[in-house]
Amino acid sequence: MSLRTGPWLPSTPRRRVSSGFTVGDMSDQFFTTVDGPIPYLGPDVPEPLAFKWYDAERVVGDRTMAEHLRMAVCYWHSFNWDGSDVFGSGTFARPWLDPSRDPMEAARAKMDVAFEFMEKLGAPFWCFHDRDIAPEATTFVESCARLEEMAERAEAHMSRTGIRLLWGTANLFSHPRYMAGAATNPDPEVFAHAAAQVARCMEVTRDLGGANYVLWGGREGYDTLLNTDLAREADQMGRFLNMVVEHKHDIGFEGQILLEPKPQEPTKHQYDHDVATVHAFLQRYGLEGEIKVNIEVNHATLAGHDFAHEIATAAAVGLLGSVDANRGDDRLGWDTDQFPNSVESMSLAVHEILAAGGLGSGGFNFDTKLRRQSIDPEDLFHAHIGGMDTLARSLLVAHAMYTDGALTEVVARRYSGWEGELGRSIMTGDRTLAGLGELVANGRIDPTPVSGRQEALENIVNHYVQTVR
Ligand code: XUL
Ligand code: CO
Repeated sequence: MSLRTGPWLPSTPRRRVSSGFTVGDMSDQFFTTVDGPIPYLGPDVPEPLAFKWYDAERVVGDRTMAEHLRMAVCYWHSFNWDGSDVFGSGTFARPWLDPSRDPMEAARAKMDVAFEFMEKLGAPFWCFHDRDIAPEATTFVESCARLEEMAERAEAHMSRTGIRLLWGTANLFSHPRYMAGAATNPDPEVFAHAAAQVARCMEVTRDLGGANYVLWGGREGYDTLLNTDLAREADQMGRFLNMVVEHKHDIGFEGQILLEPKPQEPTKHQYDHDVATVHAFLQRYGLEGEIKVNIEVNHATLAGHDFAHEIATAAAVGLLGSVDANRGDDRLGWDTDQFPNSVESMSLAVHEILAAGGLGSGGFNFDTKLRRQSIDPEDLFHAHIGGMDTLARSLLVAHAMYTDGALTEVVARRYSGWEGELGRSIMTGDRTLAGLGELVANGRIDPTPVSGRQEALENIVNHYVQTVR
């Protein structure tokens, strides 16, 4: 039996590491098997290193695909992670992560490789944590100087390539000082350290023209209630975020501040559990109107929600900010951060986004990582191409459903009674329980059950998923 060959399958074994790459020499390329930019060739051309659906300049409604999706590559999983997990060491060859290298020399090489990748991919945006781009030094002042140097290097790459910053964020979870939280730490000195770090990172994000600034409270929660003053920690978090907002205005940062909900991991319980929890928190601490949410697909599913539910909840209360696009695994209860590949589920979320008027200054950040057996440098391209095509096709499906009113008109009809005399008078407060009771008792109200048509609607969604091009 002969193996099937063709453009979808590599005909020759790939090199494990691209040859000739040395840390410290900017002229070297790491992704030597890919020329870039990745072209759009359409759905009928079986070329693996080409987009089938993402056609950046294609106009969909009032915007191009690129403008709708504002897709970003994340620095941390793609360039800062070596494929290690809790049971085993790194599987990827990433020379800039070699601990025997000078840390700043390695950081410079890493950044050059990151921009080589993003430029070849044709990604319009990127995202980073402060410690992804500049390793922490022994003093805070030196860490700031390193961040400054790396931000200047990023700025040079950004003006050379036209790649923009979707958001920056501070890593307030890796260093041991943050093991019991950052803003919610029992020790105010840790709070102060986190404040200093966030202030600096916001300034760097502003200087790089960041469209947003994100706060993910990875350790803002608890491992056990036995040692935790939950009420006090909520107040600390509220105070911290008010200081963040104050600083934003003080430094003239015009981007949007975003909180990223997640229910757990690494903590047993994380305070920013889901969108509804964050909404209540923002109201309680007077932060509404200042902070929105960055919704991550796999965080939504860990919280027991569909991603589309979290989008719809945020849109309903005016909190929709940005998206971390990825997916989990139905049978694994942790944050697997896989690349999105289901058009069906993603198009329902994009439909909610279109109905809400789009993401504004937000976008779709690939907070995604390769599987640790995907060890070829080229795998990073296949992963992002698949994710970008999934989002692009989801946009086409969602846009067609939305402009046809395929779902929205059904929903509007379903609630049309609320536009009538009875519905309006209930909502304006002109009716009482007793008054309604009288109407019912007089036989003037006799509701007729109406089909919810779920299966018919599911068929409509499938029709769009299968036919839209
Ligand atoms: C962790 C996560 C983070 C944030 C940024 O689950 O999603 O990468 O997006 O800190
Ligand atoms: Co995320």
